[in-house]
Amino acid sequence: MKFVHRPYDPQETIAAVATAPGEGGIAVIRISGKNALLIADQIFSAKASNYQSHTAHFGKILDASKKIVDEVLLLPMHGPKSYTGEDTIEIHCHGGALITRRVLERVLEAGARPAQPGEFTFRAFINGKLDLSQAEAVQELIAAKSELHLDAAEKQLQGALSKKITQFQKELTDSAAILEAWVDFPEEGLEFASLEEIVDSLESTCNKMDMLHATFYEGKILHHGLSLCLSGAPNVGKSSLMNALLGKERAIVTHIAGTTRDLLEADMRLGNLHFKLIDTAGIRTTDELIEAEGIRRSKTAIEEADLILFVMDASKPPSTEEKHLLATLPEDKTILVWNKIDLAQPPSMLSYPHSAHISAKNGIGIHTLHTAIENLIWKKGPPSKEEIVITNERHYQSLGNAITSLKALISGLKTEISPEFLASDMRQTLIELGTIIGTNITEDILTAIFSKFCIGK
Ligand SMILES: Nc1nc2c(ncn2[C@@H]2O[C@H](COP(=O)(O)OP(=O)(O)OP(=O)(O)O)[C@@H](O)[C@H]2O)c(=O)[nH]1
Ligand SMILES: [Mg+2]
Repeated sequence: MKFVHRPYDPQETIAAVATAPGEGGIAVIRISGKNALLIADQIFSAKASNYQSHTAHFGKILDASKKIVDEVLLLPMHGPKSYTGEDTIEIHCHGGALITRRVLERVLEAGARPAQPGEFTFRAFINGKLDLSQAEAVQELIAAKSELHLDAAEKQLQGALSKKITQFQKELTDSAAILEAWVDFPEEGLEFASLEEIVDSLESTCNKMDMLHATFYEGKILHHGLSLCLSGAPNVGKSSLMNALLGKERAIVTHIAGTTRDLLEADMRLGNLHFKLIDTAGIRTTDELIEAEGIRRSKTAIEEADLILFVMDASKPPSTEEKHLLATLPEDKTILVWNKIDLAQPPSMLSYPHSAHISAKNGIGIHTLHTAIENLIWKKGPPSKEEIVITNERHYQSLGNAITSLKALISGLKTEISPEFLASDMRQTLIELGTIIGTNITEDILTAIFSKFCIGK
């Protein structure tokens, strides 16, 4: 179901199953809106509207003919002290798919309408419980696949990003006020600050915005994870390394060169991060049709990968083809992995910026490889717990646009472009910053954001 943003109608009470579909111990049905308590009164075995807010009550959901539908726990949360800011009822029923549907149907029969995806969070946003970047953080929190991403989303939900954006807005409006005075009354305006001081202050804000903007590289790593491609000549131990990294026998390993034909993908967690690990066919010249296609795919996978583990057999001198292949790989995203060090030490003539010595078969050196991967990703160390990282593409775009207008404004001030242009650049900067936290937001953006949510959130 697509979220079609409709104007918020506080008269409408919405309901949905808030837990994931499928069987579970319990499922939670959420009701929010003006009639939530009245609806609960109609379907519950006791008068729910008499209960104190934020208390739990055992009872039964009854159908219209007073037959028991399920035994449940009912939790009233009176607005505005609820997630949506409205009167809310949570019903904890048994977790079967059918029983959950029956309870929900009973709720709808009593006057609620089915909630659209993200509509609870949308209402929380409209009622000022969350700003837009916080609402988006809810979605990120649910989707997070790594601890670091979870930390970043949690911080955003707590309003850390919003605070930073509001601080930028404040600094800019302060400068704008002086600037305006300076444009209107050049004599008096200069008493507050000189043109140089205004430029300095704008540049300082702009630098801070730039720094936040630059965290998106880290944010992207946190949000999407990284693809890690195993590459090299046949038989060097790529598939063995995949299995060693995953800690299970995922890929077929044989002594026959050319074992892996297709791309093989697996999810992998390493430390705090999430990776997509890709095993590929060993690259060599071949007339064999299937293998040739596999090699073509290997090459594409290498080009698209965020990181490459180029595996070489330490017990053999590197072939010309391997040396050539290695030379074509980008050094800043490649680790040379010498495998089979249980058989021999790697030949010393080939040095490479990032390398690791391992034995995939015996599990030697895998830990050093982890460290090498982490060092390559976090050139200046992983983001600290305090650092605010941009993980959302929309925030990144808006902040980028704000920086562009602000830079135009600063260079305009330096070259003394006419004041009207400067005012429009300032306005544009503030508008772009505002869209991040949800002021000046268009219906289209709202629809796009909330349609990504699941029903019940
Ligand atoms: N001694 C030793 N043998 C290894 C090691 N790693 C892999 N091998 C052996 O090397 C052979 C090839 O291993 P694979 O993992 O299938 O190599 P591959 O690079 O995936 O080969 P292709 O799929 O053909 O490209 C197998 O016989 C493995 O047991 C290692 O660390 N030490
Ligand atoms: Mg293989």
